Amino acid sequence: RSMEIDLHEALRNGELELYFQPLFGLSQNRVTAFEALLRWNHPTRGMVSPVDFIPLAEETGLILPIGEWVLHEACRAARTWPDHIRVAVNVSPVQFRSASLNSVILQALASSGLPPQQLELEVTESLFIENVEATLASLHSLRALGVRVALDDFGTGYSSLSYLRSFPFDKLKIDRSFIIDLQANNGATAMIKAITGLADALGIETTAEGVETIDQLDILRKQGCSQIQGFYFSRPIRAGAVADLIRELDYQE
Ligand code: G
Ligand code: G
Ligand code: MN
Ligand code: NA
Repeated sequence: RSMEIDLHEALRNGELELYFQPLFGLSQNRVTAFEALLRWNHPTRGMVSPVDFIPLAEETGLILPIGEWVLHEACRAARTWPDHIRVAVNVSPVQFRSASLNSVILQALASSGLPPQQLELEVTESLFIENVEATLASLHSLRALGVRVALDDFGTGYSSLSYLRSFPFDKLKIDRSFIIDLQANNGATAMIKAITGLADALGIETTAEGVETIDQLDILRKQGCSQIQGFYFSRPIRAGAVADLIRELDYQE
């Protein structure tokens, strides 16, 4: 059997599951959001990473029903969380360019009862390589729905900074590759300083991804990063474990 046929059935058979990883706000000293991260519990292959099936889903168009399921499931989960906690959902380029994205989002919000400002979409820089005009128009129409938009994996892709000025993202997610060298490397720290400085000047929040150590956290705090995401606080966890993690992280000393 091909992976494509399997993926077709995965949705129907309930083999897809969302895990959630917290984003911790440094000024609030609380959890500000969870990122929804898709997992596929394959009956024979075991746990399949999205890295291994999102590209196939994009090629086959299956990303549209899968992405719709993710949005519904993420909003439904977030509706049970405290009001100050958002849910962040990754939107792939094919999904972003589809004509139905806005109506899918509206449906997910309506059926869950989640307020739009509690939903954040994560998009990548690849959207700025071509069709920049169409990308900007779509981003504005998403913003008009009241949802927030974050630029994911910032710094790894298409390197023009001009789109940051033309479109006011709510958040930049600084790619893990900038965080890895942070402890000893002055160059890495200078990069973070430059990114947070630019974001601040444009009124954009920053989230550091892949934070694993307290030394990294301390540098990021000093450089004015808004939120921290990474194994230092928590790995992605199942929906059922979210309430306990909020209690643990929100009320720590
Ligand atoms: O948790 P992690 O290994 O699983 O995620 C790997 C990659 O898969 C990341 O680039 C992440 O953005 C992407 N990803 C995770 N969940 C989703 C999803 O629901 N939709 C899309 N399009 N990408 C996702
Ligand atoms: O591309 P995106 O940023 O959406 O993907 C997030 C990816 O980063 C997921 O695969 C997630 O599991 C992974 N991740 C999250 N926190 C950490 C971390 O602290 N260390 C490492 N190595 N990976 C992380
Ligand atoms: Mn992401
Ligand atoms: Na990322």
